Amino acid sequence: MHSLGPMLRGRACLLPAASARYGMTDAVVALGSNLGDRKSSIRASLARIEELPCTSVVRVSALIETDPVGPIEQGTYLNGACLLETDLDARKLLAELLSIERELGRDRDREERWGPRMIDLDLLVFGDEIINEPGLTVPHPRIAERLFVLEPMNEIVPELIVPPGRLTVHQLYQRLVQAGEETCL
Ligand code: A4P
Ligand code: MG
Repeated sequence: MHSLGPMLRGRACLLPAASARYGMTDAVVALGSNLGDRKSSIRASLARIEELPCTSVVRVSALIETDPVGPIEQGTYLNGACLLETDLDARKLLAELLSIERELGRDRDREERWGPRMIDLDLLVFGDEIINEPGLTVPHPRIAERLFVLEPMNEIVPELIVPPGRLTVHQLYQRLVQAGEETCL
């Protein structure tokens, strides 16, 4: 397991009332890389996120080594997640994340869907908002089926309820782990 310890500030949050009180939104971002110096790319993207206006990185999970999921043969990933507090809206935050990916060398025009990438920054959850518009779906539609997303989330925001459902991250995580164990029987 790869630690990004110094970035962990250990503040509990994701209580909607607390967010509303400060006019800020808690957002969770997935971090993934399976090309180049994976850990450096993730570290660099966290540093860039920290520099975004009106945004701070509140918690960062450990980075886990994961087998690639999906139809394409590719190298193993480093995956993690971070919790942000931001005054940006979801569209602006996603635009900033895509721009960080480009700055760090990601070139979508040369990639296949679900194929290898230097850095992938997905907006998983943005407060309690549900957004379905071209170019932005929040919560990210595949959270519940991906251990490489739920394991890091479970470390930093286990009590977060993923809208529009009623299950917490911890419950989704346990359900997926259990389903995996059953298919192995
Ligand atoms: N987009 C819409 N909503 C969002 C959102 N909430 N967050 C749009 C991020 N992007 C969002 O994204 C394509 C477009 O989705 C963006 O331009 C944005 O406008 P992308 O990152 O280029 O596409 P993608 O990542 O290839 O597709 P997708 O569906 O996000 O795939 P995933 O779920 O990210 O899967 N295996 C392991 N072990 N670990 C991984 O991290 N990742 C993938 C990619 C496959 N297998 C993996 C991993
Ligand atoms: Mg993505």
